[in-house]
Amino acid sequence: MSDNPIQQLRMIKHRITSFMMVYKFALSEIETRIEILREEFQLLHDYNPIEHTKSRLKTPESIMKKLLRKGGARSLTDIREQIRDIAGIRITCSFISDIYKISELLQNQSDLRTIAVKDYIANPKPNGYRSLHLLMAVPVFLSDREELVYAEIQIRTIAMDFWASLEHKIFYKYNQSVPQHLLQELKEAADSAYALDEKMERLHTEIEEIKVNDYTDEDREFDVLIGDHSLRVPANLLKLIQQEDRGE
Ligand code: 0O2
Repeated sequence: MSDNPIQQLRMIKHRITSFMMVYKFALSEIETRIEILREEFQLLHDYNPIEHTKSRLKTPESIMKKLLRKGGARSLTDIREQIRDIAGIRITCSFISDIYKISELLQNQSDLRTIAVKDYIANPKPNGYRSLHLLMAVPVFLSDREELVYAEIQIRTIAMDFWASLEHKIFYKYNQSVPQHLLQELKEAADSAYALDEKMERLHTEIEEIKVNDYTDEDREFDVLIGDHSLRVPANLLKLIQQEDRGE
């Protein structure tokens, strides 16, 4: 490395930028895939399993804090291997079944590699935390190389998310030593939130069945909505497709 301190600083800045930027690109990759799944569901099934998504890059300060907890590192390569949630994306779904559906669809994408799955819904943490965590390796194509970048995807319901953000706030407010009665109440709140999720899921299934049974011949002429375009499908096009399907 150069002896000139300004040059040195420039080089270090360049290395940190190269190190961090791939995580941003990995997040963009996943966001696009999620957006496509969301739109596909909306167009084909008139249903949106994803309420919202939120991505974040772990700050260098927070990376160093986590590293200290884990016993330190000697190089950027060590950091890459030890801190695998520098790129994080949280997907909030309406129903528990949507969580598993989205997880399956992402894991089935042939160029994404699933490194680990932590199912804190089937096995909640003792404090009541529920969420499905996927650790994935995402291919990122740069001008001179391809990198496989770790990203943590957390998938949860609105109720689970509501609980986790409150718990996170309380944890920080009390500087990690939360009074026992609050811990107890938080655990109860997590269980109530889960009971609500289960009830909403049952209602949702029942409503979906009604929707299927309600389909009548009068619904035969319809519109398809592609983005902002509402396209009326005339009866003769419908007839043509039906004849094609019957092989006539
Ligand atoms: P932040 O600020 O969200 O980034 P690992 O990452 O595998 O080395 P760990 O803790 O075993 O370490 O991973 P795990 O269990 O997959 O959890 C990682 C993330 O899940 C945390 O990131 C939180 O975002 C979330 N999480 C896990 N447990 C809890 C919990 O009890 N309450 C809440 N509110 N969130 C939780 P970070 O890095 O801790 O923080």
